[in-house]
Amino acid sequence: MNESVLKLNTHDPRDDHLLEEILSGLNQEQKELPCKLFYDKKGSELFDKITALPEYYPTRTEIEIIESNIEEISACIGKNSLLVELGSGSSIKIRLLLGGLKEISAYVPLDISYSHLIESTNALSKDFKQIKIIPLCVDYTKPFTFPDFDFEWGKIVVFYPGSTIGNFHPAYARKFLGNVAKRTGKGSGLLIGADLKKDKSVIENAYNDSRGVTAEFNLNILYRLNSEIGFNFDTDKWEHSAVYNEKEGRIEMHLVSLTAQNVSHNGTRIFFEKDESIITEYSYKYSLDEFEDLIKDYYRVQKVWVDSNRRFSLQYLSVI
Ligand code: AVJ
Repeated sequence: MNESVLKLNTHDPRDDHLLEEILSGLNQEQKELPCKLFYDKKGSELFDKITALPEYYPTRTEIEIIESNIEEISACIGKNSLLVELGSGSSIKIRLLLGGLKEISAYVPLDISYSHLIESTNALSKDFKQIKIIPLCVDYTKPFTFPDFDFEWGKIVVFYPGSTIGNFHPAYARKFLGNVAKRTGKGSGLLIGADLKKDKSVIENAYNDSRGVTAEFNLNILYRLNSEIGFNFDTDKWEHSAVYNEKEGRIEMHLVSLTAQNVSHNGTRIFFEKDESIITEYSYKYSLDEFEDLIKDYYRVQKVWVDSNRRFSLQYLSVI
C-alpha cells in the first residue's frame, strides 16, 4: 500500500444530516436538492462523459488554458509551495500542473470521499514518484486544520479548478473564499477556475447536450434517492431542464415533474404539481469584473488567463 495513504484521516466526514437536508429542501416553496448528490459512482462517470462532450466547453477550455500558460502558472506558484487541491485530483488538470511545476514541497488533495481520495492518490503517486502526496479526507467547506507537516514549505497555493465555485450562491462563494484565505494566510495563493459570462446559447447548449448525457446526470439523483435513501420517485415522470437565468447570471438545472404526483419517504408524502420543478444545481457565470468584486475583500488578482474565445478564466489570486 502507498505509504501516504496511511496518513489519511480515516474519519469519513460525509454529512450525517443528509436526509434532513434532502427533506427540508423538498419542503421549500421552490423545491431543491443539493448538487453534491450528483457524484456517486454512476454520477461521477456521467460527469466524466459530460466533460468530453462537444457542447461542454469548460473542462476542455480550462485544460487548454493550463497547457498554454504552464510556465507563467508555474512562476506564480513558485518553488517549495504546498499545493493544496480542493477536491481530489483524478483529473488531467492536476497532472498537467504537477508535470509543469518547479519543485513543490508537497501536493495535498482534500476530498470528502475516502475511496475517491485513495484511488486518485494511488494513481497519481505511480506517475509522480518524486512528489510527496499527502491526501486529507475532509469536507473542505467546513472548518478544518492542516496537520503538522514534518517538512518545510514556502507558501500554500490552493488549486480550485473547474468553476466549482460557480455552484455556490455568490454571497456564500464570497464567504467560502474568505474562509479559505483565513485558513491559508496572507501571501498564500489561490489558483481558481471561473467560467465567464458569454452568449446565452453557448451556455445553454453546454447543459443541454444533444446526446442527453446531462439529462441522465441530472436524473441520476432520483435513482440515488430511491436506492439509497428510500424514496419512490417514478423516474419516467421526470424530465431534465437547464435554463440560463440572465438576470442572475446562472444556469439553473431542474428536474421537472411531468404529471401531478406524490412521492413518499417513510410514510411522508411530498406532492408535486404538473410542471413543478426541483432545482438541482446553479452554475454561476461571472464577468472578470464581477469575479474581482467577489474576492476583493480577501485577495488581489495577480494574473488572469483566458482562452481565445474568452469563455473561461483561470486566475491566480494572492491573499491580502
Ligand atoms: C464543473 C461542477 C461546476 O456547473 O458546469 C456540468 C457541473 N453540471 N453539467 C458545472 C455540471 C451540469 C459543473 N461543475
